[in-house]
Amino acid sequence: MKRLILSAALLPLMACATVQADPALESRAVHAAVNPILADGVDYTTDPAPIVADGKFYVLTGRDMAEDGVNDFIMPEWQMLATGDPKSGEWTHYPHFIRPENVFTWATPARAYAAQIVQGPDKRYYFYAPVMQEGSTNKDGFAIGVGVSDSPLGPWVDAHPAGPVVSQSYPVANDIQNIDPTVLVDDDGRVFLYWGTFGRLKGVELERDMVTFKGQPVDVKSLTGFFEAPWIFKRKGTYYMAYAGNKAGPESECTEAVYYACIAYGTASSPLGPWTYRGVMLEPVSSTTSHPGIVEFKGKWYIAYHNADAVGGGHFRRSVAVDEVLWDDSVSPARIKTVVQTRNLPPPVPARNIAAAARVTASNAPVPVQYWLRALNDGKVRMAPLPPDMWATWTPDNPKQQWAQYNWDQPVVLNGARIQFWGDQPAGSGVGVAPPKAWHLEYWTGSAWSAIAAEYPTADGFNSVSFAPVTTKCLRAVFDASTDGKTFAAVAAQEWEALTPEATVVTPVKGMASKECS
Ligand code: FUB
Repeated sequence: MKRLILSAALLPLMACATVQADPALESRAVHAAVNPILADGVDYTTDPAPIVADGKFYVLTGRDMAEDGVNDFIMPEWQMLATGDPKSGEWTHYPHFIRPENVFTWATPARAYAAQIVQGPDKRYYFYAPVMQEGSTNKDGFAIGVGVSDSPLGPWVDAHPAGPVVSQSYPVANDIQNIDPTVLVDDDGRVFLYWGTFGRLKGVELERDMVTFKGQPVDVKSLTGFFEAPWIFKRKGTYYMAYAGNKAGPESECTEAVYYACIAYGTASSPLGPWTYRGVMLEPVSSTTSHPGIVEFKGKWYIAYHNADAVGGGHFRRSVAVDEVLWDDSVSPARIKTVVQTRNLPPPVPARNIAAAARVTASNAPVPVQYWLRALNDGKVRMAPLPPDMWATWTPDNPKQQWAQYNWDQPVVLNGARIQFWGDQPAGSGVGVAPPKAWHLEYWTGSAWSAIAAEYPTADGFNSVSFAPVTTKCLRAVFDASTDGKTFAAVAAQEWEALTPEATVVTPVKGMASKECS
Protein backbone atom coordinates (compact mmCIF):
# COMPACT_ATOMS: atom_id res chain seq x y z
CA MET A 1 0.00 0.00 0.00
CA LYS A 2 1.47 3.35 -1.02
CA ARG A 3 2.06 5.73 1.85
CA LEU A 4 1.06 9.28 1.06
CA ILE A 5 2.50 11.87 3.41
CA LEU A 6 0.48 15.05 3.07
CA SER A 7 2.29 18.28 3.62
CA ALA A 8 1.25 20.46 6.53
CA ALA A 9 0.12 23.10 4.02
CA LEU A 10 -2.55 20.74 2.66
CA LEU A 11 -3.97 19.73 6.00
CA PRO A 12 -6.27 22.71 6.56
CA LEU A 13 -7.89 21.94 3.18
CA MET A 14 -8.81 18.48 4.42
CA ALA A 15 -10.27 19.66 7.66
CA CYS A 16 -13.94 20.50 8.11
CA ALA A 17 -14.72 24.08 8.88
CA THR A 18 -15.00 23.51 12.61
CA VAL A 19 -12.17 21.00 12.98
CA GLN A 20 -8.79 22.67 13.13
CA ALA A 21 -6.27 19.88 12.92
CA ASP A 22 -2.95 20.23 14.62
CA PRO A 23 -0.90 21.62 11.70
CA ALA A 24 2.02 19.42 12.67
CA LEU A 25 -0.04 16.27 12.27
CA GLU A 26 1.17 13.87 9.60
CA SER A 27 -1.59 12.17 7.64
CA ARG A 28 -2.11 9.95 4.64
CA ALA A 29 -5.05 8.62 2.66
CA VAL A 30 -5.84 4.93 3.04
CA HIS A 31 -8.19 2.76 1.03
CA ALA A 32 -9.37 -0.19 3.10
CA ALA A 33 -11.87 -2.26 1.20
CA VAL A 34 -11.99 -4.84 4.00
CA ASN A 35 -11.14 -5.42 7.64
CA PRO A 36 -8.76 -4.77 9.28
CA ILE A 37 -8.55 -1.16 8.15
CA LEU A 38 -4.75 -1.11 8.11
CA ALA A 39 -4.00 -4.68 7.07
CA ASP A 40 -0.56 -4.57 5.48
CA GLY A 41 1.36 -5.03 8.73
CA VAL A 42 3.09 -1.63 8.54
CA ASP A 43 1.06 0.10 11.27
CA TYR A 44 -0.70 -2.09 13.86
CA THR A 45 -3.70 -0.33 15.41
CA THR A 46 -5.24 -1.33 18.73
CA ASP A 47 -7.85 -0.54 21.36
CA PRO A 48 -10.19 1.45 19.10
CA ALA A 49 -12.24 4.30 20.51
CA PRO A 50 -14.60 5.79 17.92
CA ILE A 51 -16.01 9.29 18.20
CA VAL A 52 -18.38 11.11 15.89
CA ALA A 53 -17.47 14.77 15.42
CA ASP A 54 -18.19 17.33 12.74
CA GLY A 55 -19.94 14.80 10.55
CA LYS A 56 -16.98 12.41 10.57
CA PHE A 57 -16.37 9.02 12.10
CA TYR A 58 -13.04 9.05 13.93
CA VAL A 59 -11.32 6.10 15.56
CA LEU A 60 -8.61 6.79 18.10
CA THR A 61 -6.29 3.78 18.29
CA GLY A 62 -3.12 2.70 20.01
CA ARG A 63 -0.11 1.33 18.18
CA ASP A 64 1.36 -2.15 18.74
CA MET A 65 5.07 -2.39 18.08
CA ALA A 66 6.09 -5.72 19.64
CA GLU A 67 8.68 -7.64 17.66
CA ASP A 68 7.54 -11.06 16.51
CA GLY A 69 7.94 -13.39 19.49
CA VAL A 70 7.69 -10.61 22.12
CA ASN A 71 4.67 -11.10 24.34
CA ASP A 72 4.21 -7.58 25.65
CA PHE A 73 2.23 -4.47 24.83
CA ILE A 74 4.91 -2.27 23.25
CA MET A 75 2.77 0.80 22.63
CA PRO A 76 4.57 4.15 22.29
CA GLU A 77 1.81 6.33 20.82
CA TRP A 78 -1.76 6.75 19.68
CA GLN A 79 -2.95 6.93 16.08
CA MET A 80 -6.15 8.28 14.56
CA LEU A 81 -8.33 7.13 11.68
CA ALA A 82 -11.06 9.28 10.14
CA THR A 83 -13.70 8.74 7.49
CA GLY A 84 -16.90 10.27 6.20
CA ASP A 85 -18.40 6.78 5.89
CA PRO A 86 -17.02 3.64 7.57
CA LYS A 87 -18.47 1.55 4.74
CA SER A 88 -16.64 3.53 2.04
CA GLY A 89 -13.21 2.13 2.86
CA GLU A 90 -11.76 5.63 2.44
CA TRP A 91 -9.87 6.71 5.54
CA THR A 92 -7.40 9.34 6.61
CA HIS A 93 -4.72 7.88 8.83
CA TYR A 94 -2.82 10.00 11.34
CA PRO A 95 -0.02 7.57 12.25
CA HIS A 96 1.62 9.68 14.95
CA PHE A 97 -1.34 11.27 16.68
CA ILE A 98 -0.30 11.66 20.33
CA ARG A 99 2.49 10.37 22.57
CA PRO A 100 2.00 10.31 26.35
CA GLU A 101 4.96 12.60 26.95
CA ASN A 102 3.61 15.18 24.45
CA VAL A 103 0.58 15.96 26.62
CA PHE A 104 1.42 14.90 30.16
CA THR A 105 4.69 16.24 31.58
CA TRP A 106 4.25 13.82 34.49
CA ALA A 107 4.00 10.71 32.25
CA THR A 108 6.75 8.42 31.04
CA PRO A 109 6.99 7.57 27.34
CA ALA A 110 5.44 4.27 26.23
CA ARG A 111 2.48 2.23 27.54
CA ALA A 112 0.01 4.28 25.49
CA TYR A 113 -2.87 1.94 26.30
CA ALA A 114 -6.58 2.20 25.48
CA ALA A 115 -7.71 5.83 25.45
CA GLN A 116 -10.94 7.61 24.51
CA ILE A 117 -11.85 11.08 23.27
CA VAL A 118 -15.27 12.53 24.17
CA GLN A 119 -16.86 15.91 23.66
CA GLY A 120 -17.51 17.65 26.96
CA PRO A 121 -20.55 19.72 27.94
CA ASP A 122 -18.48 22.77 26.98
CA LYS A 123 -18.14 21.35 23.43
CA ARG A 124 -14.36 20.95 23.82
CA TYR A 125 -12.77 17.53 23.29
CA TYR A 126 -11.34 15.54 26.20
CA PHE A 127 -8.77 12.80 25.79
CA TYR A 128 -8.76 10.18 28.58
CA ALA A 129 -5.49 8.30 28.48
CA PRO A 130 -3.94 5.61 30.65
CA VAL A 131 -0.24 6.32 30.96
CA MET A 132 2.55 5.45 33.36
CA GLN A 133 3.14 8.11 36.00
CA GLU A 134 6.80 9.08 36.25
CA GLY A 135 8.25 8.43 39.69
CA SER A 136 5.05 6.86 40.96
CA THR A 137 5.39 5.20 44.33
CA ASN A 138 2.13 3.33 43.84
CA LYS A 139 2.26 -0.44 43.55
CA ASP A 140 0.96 -0.06 40.01
CA GLY A 141 2.13 3.08 38.21
CA PHE A 142 -0.67 3.28 35.65
CA ALA A 143 -2.71 6.45 35.93
CA ILE A 144 -5.32 8.21 33.83
CA GLY A 145 -4.55 11.65 32.43
CA VAL A 146 -6.92 14.00 30.62
CA GLY A 147 -5.96 16.22 27.71
CA VAL A 148 -8.20 18.88 26.21
CA SER A 149 -8.47 20.41 22.76
CA ASP A 150 -10.85 22.44 20.64
CA SER A 151 -10.65 19.78 17.94
CA PRO A 152 -10.72 15.96 17.96
CA LEU A 153 -7.48 16.27 16.01
CA GLY A 154 -5.69 18.30 18.67
CA PRO A 155 -3.38 19.93 19.56
CA TRP A 156 -3.82 18.72 23.15
CA VAL A 157 -2.92 20.28 26.45
CA ASP A 158 -3.11 18.70 29.87
CA ALA A 159 -6.52 19.49 31.42
CA HIS A 160 -5.12 18.67 34.87
CA PRO A 161 -1.43 19.67 34.79
CA ALA A 162 -1.02 18.77 38.45
CA GLY A 163 -0.99 15.10 37.41
CA PRO A 164 -3.33 12.20 36.77
CA VAL A 165 -7.04 12.44 37.47
CA VAL A 166 -7.01 8.80 38.65
CA SER A 167 -4.20 6.73 40.11
CA GLN A 168 -3.83 4.23 42.93
CA SER A 169 -3.36 7.17 45.28
CA TYR A 170 -5.45 9.96 43.69
CA PRO A 171 -8.05 11.27 44.33
CA VAL A 172 -9.01 8.28 46.50
CA ALA A 173 -6.85 5.22 47.07
CA ASN A 174 -7.58 2.13 45.02
CA ASP A 175 -5.78 -1.14 44.39
CA ILE A 176 -6.64 -1.73 40.76
CA GLN A 177 -4.68 -1.14 37.58
CA ASN A 178 -6.01 2.22 36.45
CA ILE A 179 -6.41 1.77 32.70
CA ASP A 180 -9.12 1.47 30.05
CA PRO A 181 -11.12 4.65 30.77
CA THR A 182 -14.50 5.15 29.11
CA VAL A 183 -16.59 8.30 29.49
CA LEU A 184 -20.22 9.16 28.86
CA VAL A 185 -21.44 12.74 28.68
CA ASP A 186 -25.16 12.35 29.26
CA ASP A 187 -27.92 14.32 27.54
CA ASP A 188 -28.20 16.56 30.61
CA GLY A 189 -24.45 17.31 30.60
CA ARG A 190 -23.59 15.04 33.54
CA VAL A 191 -20.34 13.15 33.05
CA PHE A 192 -19.55 9.55 34.02
CA LEU A 193 -16.18 7.82 34.00
CA TYR A 194 -15.68 4.05 34.18
CA TRP A 195 -12.35 2.28 34.08
CA GLY A 196 -10.57 -0.90 35.11
CA THR A 197 -9.11 -4.25 34.13
CA PHE A 198 -8.31 -7.72 35.56
CA GLY A 199 -11.92 -8.19 36.58
CA ARG A 200 -12.25 -4.88 38.44
CA LEU A 201 -14.55 -2.17 37.10
CA LYS A 202 -15.05 1.18 38.78
CA GLY A 203 -17.37 4.02 37.88
CA VAL A 204 -17.78 7.56 39.15
CA GLU A 205 -19.58 10.76 38.24
CA LEU A 206 -17.26 13.59 37.25
CA GLU A 207 -17.80 17.30 37.69
CA ARG A 208 -18.46 19.20 34.49
CA ASP A 209 -14.78 20.15 34.49
CA MET A 210 -14.28 16.56 33.26
CA VAL A 211 -11.45 15.87 35.72
CA THR A 212 -12.83 16.01 39.28
CA PHE A 213 -14.59 13.14 41.02
CA LYS A 214 -18.13 13.95 42.18
CA GLY A 215 -18.73 11.48 44.98
CA GLN A 216 -17.11 8.13 45.59
CA PRO A 217 -16.48 5.53 42.88
CA VAL A 218 -18.73 2.48 42.71
CA ASP A 219 -17.48 -1.05 42.10
CA VAL A 220 -19.44 -2.86 39.41
CA LYS A 221 -19.77 -6.55 40.12
CA SER A 222 -22.86 -7.55 38.19
CA LEU A 223 -21.39 -7.73 34.68
CA THR A 224 -20.75 -11.45 34.20
CA GLY A 225 -17.15 -12.28 33.37
CA PHE A 226 -16.02 -8.64 33.21
CA PHE A 227 -12.30 -8.60 32.45
CA GLU A 228 -11.42 -5.20 30.94
CA ALA A 229 -12.08 -2.72 28.13
CA PRO A 230 -15.39 -1.16 29.30
CA TRP A 231 -17.25 1.05 26.81
CA ILE A 232 -20.29 3.00 27.98
CA PHE A 233 -22.88 4.45 25.63
CA LYS A 234 -26.58 5.32 25.59
CA ARG A 235 -29.34 4.40 23.17
CA LYS A 236 -33.02 5.30 23.44
CA GLY A 237 -32.73 6.15 27.13
CA THR A 238 -30.91 2.92 28.09
CA TYR A 239 -27.29 2.85 29.20
CA TYR A 240 -25.16 0.10 27.72
CA MET A 241 -21.81 -1.16 28.97
CA ALA A 242 -19.86 -3.30 26.51
CA TYR A 243 -16.72 -4.98 27.80
CA ALA A 244 -14.17 -7.72 27.22
CA GLY A 245 -15.36 -10.75 29.18
CA ASN A 246 -13.39 -13.90 29.87
CA LYS A 247 -15.75 -16.27 31.64
CA ALA A 248 -14.16 -19.38 30.17
CA GLY A 249 -14.93 -23.05 29.77
CA PRO A 250 -16.14 -25.58 27.22
CA GLU A 251 -19.77 -24.65 27.91
CA SER A 252 -19.23 -20.88 28.28
CA GLU A 253 -21.15 -18.63 25.90
CA CYS A 254 -18.17 -16.27 26.06
CA THR A 255 -14.84 -18.06 25.47
CA GLU A 256 -13.37 -21.56 25.66
CA ALA A 257 -9.91 -20.33 26.75
CA VAL A 258 -9.46 -17.73 29.46
CA TYR A 259 -6.85 -15.59 27.69
CA TYR A 260 -9.32 -14.95 24.88
CA ALA A 261 -12.24 -12.60 25.42
CA CYS A 262 -15.71 -12.17 24.06
CA ILE A 263 -17.34 -8.76 24.01
CA ALA A 264 -20.29 -8.99 26.37
CA TYR A 265 -22.62 -6.23 27.50
CA GLY A 266 -25.02 -5.13 30.16
CA THR A 267 -27.69 -2.47 30.46
CA ALA A 268 -28.85 -0.05 33.12
CA SER A 269 -31.56 2.55 33.44
CA SER A 270 -29.23 5.01 35.14
CA PRO A 271 -25.60 5.80 34.34
CA LEU A 272 -24.12 4.44 37.55
CA GLY A 273 -26.16 1.24 37.36
CA PRO A 274 -27.17 -1.18 38.68
CA TRP A 275 -26.05 -3.07 35.59
CA THR A 276 -27.80 -6.16 34.27
CA TYR A 277 -25.78 -8.63 32.20
CA ARG A 278 -27.35 -9.13 28.75
CA GLY A 279 -25.03 -11.57 26.96
CA VAL A 280 -22.35 -11.76 24.30
CA MET A 281 -22.31 -9.41 21.32
CA LEU A 282 -18.96 -10.32 19.70
CA GLU A 283 -17.34 -13.73 19.77
CA PRO A 284 -13.62 -13.98 20.55
CA VAL A 285 -11.43 -12.51 17.83
CA SER A 286 -8.10 -13.81 16.53
CA SER A 287 -6.08 -11.90 19.14
CA THR A 288 -6.35 -12.89 22.78
CA THR A 289 -7.46 -9.40 23.82
CA SER A 290 -10.62 -7.90 22.41
CA HIS A 291 -11.64 -4.28 22.84
CA PRO A 292 -14.91 -2.59 21.84
CA GLY A 293 -15.85 0.96 20.89
CA ILE A 294 -19.47 1.51 19.85
CA VAL A 295 -21.10 4.63 18.36
CA GLU A 296 -24.02 5.71 16.21
CA PHE A 297 -23.08 7.43 12.97
CA LYS A 298 -25.60 8.71 10.44
CA GLY A 299 -28.38 6.43 11.69
CA LYS A 300 -26.34 3.22 11.86
CA TRP A 301 -24.48 1.74 14.80
CA TYR A 302 -20.90 0.52 14.50
CA ILE A 303 -18.45 -1.41 16.64
CA ALA A 304 -14.72 -0.89 16.27
CA TYR A 305 -12.58 -3.69 17.71
CA HIS A 306 -9.18 -5.17 17.07
CA ASN A 307 -7.93 -8.57 15.94
CA ALA A 308 -4.79 -10.32 14.73
CA ASP A 309 -5.83 -10.58 11.08
CA ALA A 310 -3.34 -8.13 9.51
CA VAL A 311 -0.19 -9.33 7.78
CA GLY A 312 2.18 -10.48 10.54
CA GLY A 313 -0.55 -9.89 13.12
CA GLY A 314 -0.64 -11.50 16.54
CA HIS A 315 -1.77 -11.11 20.13
CA PHE A 316 0.58 -8.13 20.50
CA ARG A 317 0.27 -6.91 16.88
CA ARG A 318 -3.40 -6.07 16.67
CA SER A 319 -5.37 -4.20 14.04
CA VAL A 320 -8.64 -2.32 14.10
CA ALA A 321 -11.73 -3.58 12.30
CA VAL A 322 -15.16 -1.93 12.04
CA ASP A 323 -18.47 -3.73 11.63
CA GLU A 324 -22.11 -2.78 11.91
CA VAL A 325 -24.10 -3.33 15.10
CA LEU A 326 -27.71 -4.44 14.68
CA TRP A 327 -30.42 -4.23 17.32
CA ASP A 328 -33.32 -6.33 18.45
CA ASP A 329 -35.90 -3.71 19.33
CA SER A 330 -38.63 -6.29 19.88
CA VAL A 331 -37.56 -6.54 23.54
CA SER A 332 -36.97 -3.92 26.17
CA PRO A 333 -34.30 -2.84 26.71
CA ALA A 334 -33.23 -3.48 23.13
CA ARG A 335 -30.65 -6.23 22.79
CA ILE A 336 -27.55 -6.17 20.62
CA LYS A 337 -27.44 -8.86 17.95
CA THR A 338 -24.27 -10.91 17.66
CA VAL A 339 -21.92 -8.92 15.45
CA VAL A 340 -20.96 -10.58 12.18
CA GLN A 341 -17.20 -10.16 11.89
CA THR A 342 -16.31 -9.32 8.31
CA ARG A 343 -12.91 -10.89 7.93
CA ASN A 344 -10.63 -10.83 4.95
CA LEU A 345 -9.07 -14.24 5.29
CA PRO A 346 -6.98 -15.69 2.48
CA PRO A 347 -8.94 -18.25 0.43
CA PRO A 348 -8.25 -21.82 1.56
CA VAL A 349 -5.63 -23.56 -0.54
CA PRO A 350 -5.54 -27.32 -1.12
CA ALA A 351 -3.38 -29.02 1.51
CA ARG A 352 -2.76 -32.51 2.84
CA ASN A 353 -3.55 -31.40 6.40
CA ILE A 354 -7.22 -32.06 7.15
CA ALA A 355 -7.05 -31.57 10.92
CA ALA A 356 -9.16 -28.40 10.70
CA ALA A 357 -12.09 -30.51 9.49
CA ALA A 358 -11.95 -32.65 12.64
CA ARG A 359 -13.50 -32.17 16.06
CA VAL A 360 -10.99 -32.54 18.83
CA THR A 361 -10.97 -33.99 22.31
CA ALA A 362 -8.30 -35.17 24.74
CA SER A 363 -7.70 -37.35 27.78
CA ASN A 364 -7.70 -34.28 30.03
CA ALA A 365 -10.93 -32.76 28.66
CA PRO A 366 -12.37 -30.47 29.88
CA VAL A 367 -8.96 -28.94 29.39
CA PRO A 368 -7.88 -26.32 31.98
CA VAL A 369 -9.08 -22.96 30.64
CA GLN A 370 -5.61 -21.46 30.29
CA TYR A 371 -4.99 -23.94 27.47
CA TRP A 372 -7.07 -24.37 24.35
CA LEU A 373 -7.80 -27.75 22.84
CA ARG A 374 -8.70 -26.27 19.48
CA ALA A 375 -5.27 -24.63 19.20
CA LEU A 376 -4.16 -28.11 18.08
CA ASN A 377 -5.82 -27.72 14.69
CA ASP A 378 -5.98 -23.93 14.23
CA GLY A 379 -3.11 -23.99 11.71
CA LYS A 380 -0.95 -21.64 13.80
CA VAL A 381 2.51 -22.22 15.25
CA ARG A 382 3.94 -19.26 17.11
CA MET A 383 7.51 -18.38 18.03
CA ALA A 384 6.51 -17.53 21.62
CA PRO A 385 3.11 -19.09 22.23
CA LEU A 386 0.83 -18.09 25.07
CA PRO A 387 -0.90 -20.93 26.97
CA PRO A 388 -4.07 -20.77 24.82
CA ASP A 389 -1.93 -21.20 21.70
CA MET A 390 -1.49 -24.83 22.69
CA TRP A 391 -3.14 -27.91 24.11
CA ALA A 392 -1.42 -28.99 27.32
CA THR A 393 -1.98 -31.44 30.14
CA TRP A 394 -0.22 -29.81 33.05
CA THR A 395 -1.46 -30.57 36.55
CA PRO A 396 0.53 -30.62 39.81
CA ASP A 397 0.56 -34.43 39.51
CA ASN A 398 0.84 -35.54 35.86
CA PRO A 399 -0.15 -39.04 34.75
CA LYS A 400 2.16 -41.29 32.77
CA GLN A 401 0.12 -41.22 29.58
CA GLN A 402 -2.16 -38.72 27.82
CA TRP A 403 -3.86 -38.58 24.45
CA ALA A 404 -5.48 -36.18 22.00
CA GLN A 405 -8.03 -37.22 19.40
CA TYR A 406 -9.49 -36.03 16.10
CA ASN A 407 -12.98 -37.10 14.97
CA TRP A 408 -14.18 -36.51 11.40
CA ASP A 409 -17.85 -36.55 10.46
CA GLN A 410 -17.07 -38.86 7.53
CA PRO A 411 -14.34 -41.51 7.14
CA VAL A 412 -11.03 -40.07 5.88
CA VAL A 413 -7.91 -41.66 4.41
CA LEU A 414 -4.72 -40.76 6.28
CA ASN A 415 -1.08 -41.60 5.60
CA GLY A 416 0.84 -39.13 7.70
CA ALA A 417 0.89 -36.67 10.58
CA ARG A 418 2.99 -33.82 11.94
CA ILE A 419 3.10 -32.55 15.48
CA GLN A 420 4.89 -29.65 17.13
CA PHE A 421 5.46 -30.06 20.86
CA TRP A 422 6.07 -27.28 23.34
CA GLY A 423 7.98 -27.47 26.58
CA ASP A 424 9.47 -25.38 29.32
CA GLN A 425 11.59 -28.34 30.49
CA PRO A 426 14.05 -30.57 28.59
CA ALA A 427 13.32 -34.14 27.51
CA GLY A 428 13.71 -36.48 30.49
CA SER A 429 12.23 -34.00 32.96
CA GLY A 430 9.70 -35.28 35.48
CA VAL A 431 8.22 -31.84 36.14
CA GLY A 432 6.78 -28.96 34.14
CA VAL A 433 6.03 -29.46 30.46
CA ALA A 434 8.50 -31.48 28.36
CA PRO A 435 8.52 -33.27 25.00
CA PRO A 436 7.10 -36.77 25.54
CA LYS A 437 9.39 -39.73 26.07
CA ALA A 438 7.58 -41.43 23.19
CA TRP A 439 4.35 -41.11 21.24
CA HIS A 440 2.39 -43.02 18.64
CA LEU A 441 -0.80 -42.81 16.60
CA GLU A 442 -3.82 -45.08 16.76
CA TYR A 443 -6.80 -45.15 14.40
CA TRP A 444 -10.33 -46.33 15.06
CA THR A 445 -11.15 -49.43 13.02
CA GLY A 446 -14.86 -49.13 13.70
CA SER A 447 -14.74 -51.27 16.82
CA ALA A 448 -11.31 -50.75 18.41
CA TRP A 449 -8.16 -48.61 18.42
CA SER A 450 -5.32 -49.96 16.30
CA ALA A 451 -1.73 -48.73 16.68
CA ILE A 452 -0.09 -47.32 13.53
CA ALA A 453 3.43 -48.60 12.88
CA ALA A 454 5.84 -45.75 12.06
CA GLU A 455 8.89 -43.81 13.26
CA TYR A 456 7.80 -41.22 15.88
CA PRO A 457 10.41 -38.49 16.47
CA THR A 458 10.20 -36.09 19.44
CA ALA A 459 12.50 -33.28 18.30
CA ASP A 460 11.97 -29.50 18.35
CA GLY A 461 9.90 -28.18 15.46
CA PHE A 462 7.45 -30.28 13.49
CA ASN A 463 7.84 -34.05 13.93
CA SER A 464 6.71 -35.80 10.75
CA VAL A 465 5.32 -39.31 10.55
CA SER A 466 4.49 -41.36 7.42
CA PHE A 467 2.55 -44.60 7.38
CA ALA A 468 0.58 -46.93 5.13
CA PRO A 469 -2.86 -45.41 4.41
CA VAL A 470 -5.66 -46.05 6.90
CA THR A 471 -9.35 -45.23 6.53
CA THR A 472 -10.98 -44.01 9.71
CA LYS A 473 -13.27 -41.52 11.38
CA CYS A 474 -10.94 -41.03 14.37
CA LEU A 475 -7.22 -40.58 14.93
CA ARG A 476 -5.63 -40.58 18.35
CA ALA A 477 -2.13 -39.42 19.36
CA VAL A 478 -0.97 -41.20 22.51
CA PHE A 479 1.86 -39.66 24.54
CA ASP A 480 4.12 -41.38 27.06
CA ALA A 481 5.11 -38.57 29.39
CA SER A 482 8.68 -37.52 29.93
CA THR A 483 9.90 -38.80 33.30
CA ASP A 484 12.91 -38.67 35.57
CA GLY A 485 11.90 -42.07 36.92
CA LYS A 486 9.98 -40.56 39.83
CA THR A 487 7.37 -38.14 38.44
CA PHE A 488 5.97 -37.29 35.03
CA ALA A 489 6.06 -34.06 33.07
CA ALA A 490 3.02 -32.74 31.21
CA VAL A 491 2.67 -32.83 27.42
CA ALA A 492 1.90 -29.80 25.25
CA ALA A 493 1.50 -29.38 21.51
CA GLN A 494 0.96 -26.21 19.49
CA GLU A 495 -0.21 -27.97 16.35
CA TRP A 496 -1.07 -31.49 15.24
CA GLU A 497 -1.63 -32.08 11.53
CA ALA A 498 -3.37 -35.14 10.07
CA LEU A 499 -2.27 -35.73 6.48
CA THR A 500 -4.14 -37.28 3.56
CA PRO A 501 -2.36 -38.74 0.51
CA GLU A 502 -3.79 -36.01 -1.76
CA ALA A 503 -4.16 -32.29 -1.07
CA THR A 504 -7.75 -31.13 -0.60
CA VAL A 505 -9.53 -27.91 0.41
CA VAL A 506 -10.71 -28.20 3.99
CA THR A 507 -13.75 -26.60 5.59
CA PRO A 508 -12.98 -26.03 9.29
CA VAL A 509 -15.58 -27.31 11.74
CA LYS A 510 -16.53 -25.79 15.06
CA GLY A 511 -17.30 -27.65 18.25
CA MET A 512 -15.75 -30.39 20.29
CA ALA A 513 -15.60 -34.09 19.50
CA SER A 514 -18.48 -36.39 20.24
CA LYS A 515 -18.10 -39.62 22.19
CA GLU A 516 -17.82 -41.54 18.93
CA CYS A 517 -14.83 -43.92 18.59
CA SER A 518 -14.63 -44.84 22.23
O1 FUB B 1 -3.64 -2.54 24.65
C1 FUB B 1 -3.32 -2.83 25.98
C2 FUB B 1 -4.48 -3.48 26.66
O2 FUB B 1 -4.95 -4.59 25.91
C3 FUB B 1 -5.71 -2.63 26.81
O3 FUB B 1 -5.61 -1.69 27.81
C4 FUB B 1 -6.74 -3.66 27.04
O4 FUB B 1 -8.05 -3.22 26.92
C5 FUB B 1 -6.36 -4.69 26.01
O5 FUB B 1 -6.91 -4.40 24.76
